[in-house]
Amino acid sequence: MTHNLPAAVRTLCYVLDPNPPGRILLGLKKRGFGAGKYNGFGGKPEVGESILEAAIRELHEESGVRVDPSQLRSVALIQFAFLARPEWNQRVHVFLTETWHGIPVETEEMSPRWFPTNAIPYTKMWADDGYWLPRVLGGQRIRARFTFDHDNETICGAQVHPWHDDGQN
Ligand code: S76
Repeated sequence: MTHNLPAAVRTLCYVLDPNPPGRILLGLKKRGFGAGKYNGFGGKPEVGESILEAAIRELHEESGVRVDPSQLRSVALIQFAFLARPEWNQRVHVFLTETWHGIPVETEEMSPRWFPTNAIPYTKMWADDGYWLPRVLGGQRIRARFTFDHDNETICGAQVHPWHDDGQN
C-alpha cells in the first residue's frame, strides 16, 4: 500500500508553571499512540474546529486544565514521518501556556504530573523531544521534521529550524 495522503494534523500543548524554579506539566499516556511515554496534551481537530480550539479542548479533556485562547502561544510546527508506519505520519502544531486555570486531574488517557523544567524526563518521552523542546522552552519558535526508523522509536532524520512567520505553514 502506498501513502501519499497528507499527514494528519494534531495539536500538542505544554503547560508551564513559571513560578521559580519552574515546572512543566506532562502526562503519562495510558493508552493508544505513545502509550507509556510522558508527553504534552493534544490530539486531533474535530470537523469545523480550528487548530487553536482543538488544542484548548484536547488539553482540557486530557488534563482537566483550562486555558484561554489568548494565552496559548504557537511555538512549533513539527512534521513526523514513520518509515514503517506511514499512516502515523503527522503534522503537529505545538503550543505553550504559562497561564491556565484548574487543577490537573488524571483522565482515561493521561496521568498528569509536574516536573521541574530542569529535570524533564527525556528518556521516557518521544525521542524527538530532546531535539526541540529545550529550544522552545528557551523561547525559540521552530519548525522541524523528524523521521522515525523502522522500530518507530529511533530517529533517523532530524531537521530543526527557526520558524520565521512567512505565512507558510
Ligand atoms: O513530543 C511528541 N509528542 C507526540 O505526540 C509525538 N513527539 C511525538 N513524536 C512522534
